[in-house]
Amino acid sequence: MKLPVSGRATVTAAVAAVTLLATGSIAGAAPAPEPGAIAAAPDIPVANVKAHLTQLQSIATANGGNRAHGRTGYKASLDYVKAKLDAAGYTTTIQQFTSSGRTGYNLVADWPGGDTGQVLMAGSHLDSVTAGAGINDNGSGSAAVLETALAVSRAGYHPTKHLRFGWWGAEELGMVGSRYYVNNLTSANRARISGYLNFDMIGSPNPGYFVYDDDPAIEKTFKDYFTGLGVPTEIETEGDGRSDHAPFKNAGVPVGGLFSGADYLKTAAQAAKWGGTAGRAFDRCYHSSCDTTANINDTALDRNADALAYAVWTLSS
Ligand code: DTR
Ligand code: CA
Ligand code: ZN
Ligand code: ZN
Repeated sequence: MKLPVSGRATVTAAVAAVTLLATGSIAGAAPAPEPGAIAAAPDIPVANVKAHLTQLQSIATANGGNRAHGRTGYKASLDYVKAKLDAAGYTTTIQQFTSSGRTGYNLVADWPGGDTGQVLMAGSHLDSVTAGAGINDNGSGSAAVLETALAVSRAGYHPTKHLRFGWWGAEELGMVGSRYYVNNLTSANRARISGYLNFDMIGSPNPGYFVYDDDPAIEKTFKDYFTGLGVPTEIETEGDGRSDHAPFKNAGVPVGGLFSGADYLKTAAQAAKWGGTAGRAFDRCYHSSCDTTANINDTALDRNADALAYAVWTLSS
């Protein structure tokens, strides 16, 4: 007998209730995660990350062609990121500093909740060089960190640790913003940071897949993710301390991160395992005016953004 829809719904609910009472779960429902299980990180839609890059490109175009420290394009970039985070329920703080006679800004976003005695941070520099829009360097990292923070909000994710995200100013002048942030932490607050994950150039057009070889647990987390994808990785060897993880590492904070390569040339062996073009730079628009939205490899951006989310979920649980 076919019940009217409402009647079927009532019966379904009754069956569900009986099932729940008898077994502790509703047939067909996802099994409740075991206590302490790691909630699964969501896929980060690369289209969303690219939409942020389009906004950053527009900002650069409307502000003299760049998003550099001390220029209007940088502050407009920061205002864009902040607005998204405020709307998503973050507690945002703008930190102001001066470098080379110009005003710079960091943006720090705290996700309410979690143990503030254990803070997991993820960050990226938001400034470009004066030569161009800086979409791979480092709109890519900034957009992926932003979209991961927005995914935390969409998921209503509330991990054991406290989550904090950072967008740094004046990295291109020598990690000025991130150093200012770390130097202005009390020693107690510095000790509360359980790890800092850095993302600087993660969408290079001729990409490599490099994992920072700093904190072993963080490195393993990233490597496990790429192993799961079947994508080989190499350790990042372009020189320690060439991005915003350096001030955190120098202060004793465990660090890690991902990198898709800059002006070094991809070898034949690397092209054999990753594809792309041997003998060509990973990013031949590095620090150039051609570092635009056309200077992005979508697959690398997608994989690195998903690895970022996986690490945030895994290391904050
Ligand atoms: N210094 C970064 C680019 C860069 C060069 N080597 C590395 C290694 C790891 C991360 C980033 C980089 C910049 O120009 O912003
Ligand atoms: Ca994805
Ligand atoms: Zn740079
Ligand atoms: Zn950079």
